[in-house]
Amino acid sequence: MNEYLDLGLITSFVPAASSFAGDIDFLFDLITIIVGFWFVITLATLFYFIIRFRRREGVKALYISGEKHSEKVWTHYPHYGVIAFDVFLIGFVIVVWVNVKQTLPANEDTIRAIGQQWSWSFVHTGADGKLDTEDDVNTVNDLHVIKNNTYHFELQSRDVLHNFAIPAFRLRQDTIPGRTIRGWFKPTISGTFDLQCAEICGRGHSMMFAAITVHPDRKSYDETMDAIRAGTYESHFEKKRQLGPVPLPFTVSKSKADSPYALELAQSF
Ligand SMILES: [Cu+2]
Repeated sequence: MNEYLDLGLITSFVPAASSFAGDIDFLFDLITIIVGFWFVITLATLFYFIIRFRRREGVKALYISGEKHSEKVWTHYPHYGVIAFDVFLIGFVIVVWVNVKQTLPANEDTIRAIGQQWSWSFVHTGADGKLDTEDDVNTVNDLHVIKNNTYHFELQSRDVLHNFAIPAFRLRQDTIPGRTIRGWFKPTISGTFDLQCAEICGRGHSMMFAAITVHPDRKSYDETMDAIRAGTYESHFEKKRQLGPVPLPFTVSKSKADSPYALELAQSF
């Protein structure tokens, strides 16, 4: 679908870095076009009537109650039009929903993401490609994947509802305490992208952001995993921190270190 249409509404701000990002953008574009169509028609009609039936000397305004059939059709016919466009739109929505949310394509690897107030923990499979084995690699706020590999994810929460969101992938999925939620993604562009919690999950919600690094190949990924195991890896966040004033948690850096809020937040870790 995505080859046919891209208005750049989203891609000019956030790259489309997963296999289904283009399909999600296509839906946004379609909605914009359909809503835009009605917007233009409605305003054009309104302004035409304003000018055509403007006040004139000696002409008395007519009171129209809208109860006659000939008057009601002005409401009914546009309404049928809106419904027809909605049905057209829902057809595409169902196709995308089934592909993205209800299908689990064969995968190369699996990752686990665990949300908690207020950080993300990640588990990467080791060389055996299986979770919960000796060679797993655990990280905090720092997820690593390989470009063009399909991943299954397992989402868990240690406390409240969170939402695992990677805007560049157009991916969002709730995490629910007591449940493991599965889904998939396939990164198509290498680089480091934002990964964040997209559901108000407490007062530290706004600092619950992390990074996902899409490695161009397995070699780069394996080197990073080895560095993490050896304790020599500088995560995206470590590098960011060294660049200047600590950016997180920004709510604390703005307040005094001994303010009640800062103390309460610090105690929660
Ligand atoms: Cu959260």
